[in-house]
Amino acid sequence: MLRLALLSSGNMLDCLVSDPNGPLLYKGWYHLFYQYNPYGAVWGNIVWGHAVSRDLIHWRHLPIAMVPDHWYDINGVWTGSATVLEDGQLVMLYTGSTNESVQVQNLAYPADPVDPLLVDWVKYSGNPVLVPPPGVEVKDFRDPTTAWLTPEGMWRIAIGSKVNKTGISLMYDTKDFKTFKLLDGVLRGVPGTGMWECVDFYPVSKIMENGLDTSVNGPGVKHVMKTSLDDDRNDYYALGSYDSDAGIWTPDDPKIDVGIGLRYDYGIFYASKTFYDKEKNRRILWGWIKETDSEKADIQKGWSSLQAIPRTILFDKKTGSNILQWPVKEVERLRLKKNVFDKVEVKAGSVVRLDVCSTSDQLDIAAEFEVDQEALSSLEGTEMTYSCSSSATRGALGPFGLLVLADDALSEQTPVYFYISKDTQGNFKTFFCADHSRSSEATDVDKRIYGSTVPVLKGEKLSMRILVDHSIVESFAQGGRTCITSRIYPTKAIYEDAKIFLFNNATNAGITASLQIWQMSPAYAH
Ligand code: DQQ
Repeated sequence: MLRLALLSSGNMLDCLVSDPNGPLLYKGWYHLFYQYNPYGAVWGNIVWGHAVSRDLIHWRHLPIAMVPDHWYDINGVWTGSATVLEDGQLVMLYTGSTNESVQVQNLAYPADPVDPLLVDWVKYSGNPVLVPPPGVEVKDFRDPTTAWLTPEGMWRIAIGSKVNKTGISLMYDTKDFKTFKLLDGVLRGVPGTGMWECVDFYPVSKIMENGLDTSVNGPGVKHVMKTSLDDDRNDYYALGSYDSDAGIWTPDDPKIDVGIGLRYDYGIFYASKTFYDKEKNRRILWGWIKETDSEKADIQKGWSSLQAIPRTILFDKKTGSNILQWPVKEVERLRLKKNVFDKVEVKAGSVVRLDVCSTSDQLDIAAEFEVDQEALSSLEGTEMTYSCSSSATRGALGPFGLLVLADDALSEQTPVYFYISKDTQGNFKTFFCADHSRSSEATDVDKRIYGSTVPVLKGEKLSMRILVDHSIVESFAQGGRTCITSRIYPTKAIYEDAKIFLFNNATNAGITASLQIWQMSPAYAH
């Protein structure tokens, strides 16, 4: 596997992992805590699992960091975030589910701040530090963010909640993480979005090619607000401006406000969280990939869920309207032999096998596609009815792309593809999709088609990067403008029987594809 997984940790029997918690870089070590059930492959008995790495790729599992052992978290040590204070001190805020299942916020800190591995944790004796405020249901108050500094020198956090059907992020100021002041108003609220979980709020640079520390603001900065919607279990974000003095965040486009517009990922990706990597000047995103088979199957296999490959986040200066997500550079260290395919022609209605003289179940693929220019310009515009879920649709200019984790007979295959359409005004719209309907011959697994539109600017080639990892496919279009994570269960297209093909199911256009494909070595965890 290319990722952090309990599978290789030896403690894989009967357990579940979910939300990434408190990611950070501390004294040269990347830390990932995560929601973890050590006693079963289904959600429950939630503690904080803990793993560390020097390079975000090779991981070492450490002892459980925090377990439910006080009245204020006896029903679960739930999601939380790390804040590194100006003097290097580390504080962790997390949600506890109390003996009465009330959601409260608690403070924890390292028992030995000198220990770079942060093995032992102390819970503050004055916990809980926050209880649900008046007007908020006791079960709708969770997942504190990393704190950022206000112009007055206070630390500010946001916490997800809802009032009726309006999802909100409450704001609190604190000096010491022990006493907090609830601010008037909310950082953002969007009617109809329901409970906001795992809110994340951070700056991105409009000018530079690097990430920003959480407290940075200024004229060259935009702010991303992200929420995980409990109602549909997807992670949504919006870009906007944050007025630090007034404490008000305004979306660039209210039509695509938080929870009703852009998503981090159009596949299986939830409860994500970012952190700022001070050493490499970048912001990194972690996300949880849940299972898409049945609970019964998870219990049978004895484990459930994984983390996505961490992604670097940047503002997309070219479009100005989205972020870019890209697998962290370190993943390229797992690349082995490279296979190059230059300008492969794929005629309309054909499939071309790519021989990558090794097994194709662990790959890093970078592909570029050019569409026959004549077909593009001669296409008549039509009413735009396409969406990724229109499975069987063949159009003049799509679908075309790759079939990954496919067996020779194509009885199992996961198509990752583009589809171009043109509306009656002559505007092109490009879709990027991943089809799980034929990924597995098993019957009790998810068979949907995922995806969305992807911005393609004038003169740009269509490009995709795909990380294939046995039963997970992470796909990134146009440098990471649109991403799709697939959790699939091939039964035939496995190990040396997993193959890769180009396909072009357009009715009217030939395509030319150029690819670099690396076989990947596994990233062992210890
Ligand atoms: N998971 C945690 C909550 C959070 C949810 C509980 C999101 O804190 O809201 O395991 O997956």
